[in-house]
Amino acid sequence: MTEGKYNNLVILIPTLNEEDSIGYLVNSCKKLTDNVIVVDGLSIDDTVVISKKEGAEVIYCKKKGKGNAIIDGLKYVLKKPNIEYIAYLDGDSTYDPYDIKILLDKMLNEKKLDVIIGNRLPKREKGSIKFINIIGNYLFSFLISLISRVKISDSQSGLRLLSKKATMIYSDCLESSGFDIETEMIIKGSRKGIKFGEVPVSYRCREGNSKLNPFRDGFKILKTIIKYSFKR
Ligand SMILES: Nc1nc2c(ncn2[C@@H]2O[C@H](COP(=O)(O)OP(=O)(O)O)[C@@H](O)[C@H]2O)c(=O)[nH]1
Ligand SMILES: [Mg+2]
Repeated sequence: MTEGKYNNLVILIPTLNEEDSIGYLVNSCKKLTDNVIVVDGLSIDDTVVISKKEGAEVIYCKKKGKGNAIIDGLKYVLKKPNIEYIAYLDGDSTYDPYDIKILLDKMLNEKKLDVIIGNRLPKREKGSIKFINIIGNYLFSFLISLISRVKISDSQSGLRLLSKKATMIYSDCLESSGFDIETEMIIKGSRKGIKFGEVPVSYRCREGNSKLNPFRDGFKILKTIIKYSFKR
C-alpha cells in the first residue's frame, strides 16, 4: 500500500460549522480513499452541502460534542465491509490529510500497534496552538502517560489512526461526549491492551472558529483523567 488509494481506509471528519475549510479537506481526503465520512453535529452553515458536493458521505450526530460524533462515526464504520483502518481528523484546516500515510506506514511496519497518534508539537506552525492549550496539553499528557503507563507527547491530538481491532473495542466502551474523548481513548485503551504509537505531523493555523474553550473543556479533560484513574 504505497501508491494510489487506500480503499480499506475510512477517514472520519467530525464537523460543526466548518464551511471555510471542509471543501478543500474532503477533496484532499478523497485522493487517499473513496471512504470519507463527515459526522456533522447539525451545522447551521454550508458544511453539509459542501461536504456532499466534494463526494463525502454525511451522517448526522444530534448529540452535542466532538466525542459523540467520533463514537457514532466509529460505530457506523463497523457496518461497512472490507475496512481495516480508520483515521479521523478535525474538519478545520489544521491537519494535513496526507500525513495519514505516515500514520499508516507506522502501523503497517509495527504490526503490534493498534492506534497511531499524530504528534503536532515538534512541527507545528507558529501560533497554531494557543499558549494556554500548550501548557494544558503538556500537563494532561504527563498525567495521562503516568496513568496509562505509555509515553504520549500530544495526548490531545485530533489526528489518529485506529486499527479495526481498536475500533471494535472503542465502539463498545467510549462514553466521553466532548473533547475529553482523546483522553478516554488513551487511558481506557491502554487498560484494554491497546498499543499506542506516535509520529510527528504538521499542524497549521485554523480557518474559522475553534469550538474548544480552554477553561470549560480543560476542566472536563481533567475530570475525565481523574475519573478514569480510579474507574476500571
Ligand atoms: N459533530 C460535531 N463536531 C464537533 C463538535 N464540536 C467540535 N466539533 C468538531 O471537532 C473538531 C475539533 O474541534 P476544533 O474546534 O477544531 O477544536 P480545536 O482543534 O481544539 O480548536 C472540528 O472539526 C469541529 O468542527 C460538535 O459538537 N459536534
Ligand atoms: Mg481543530
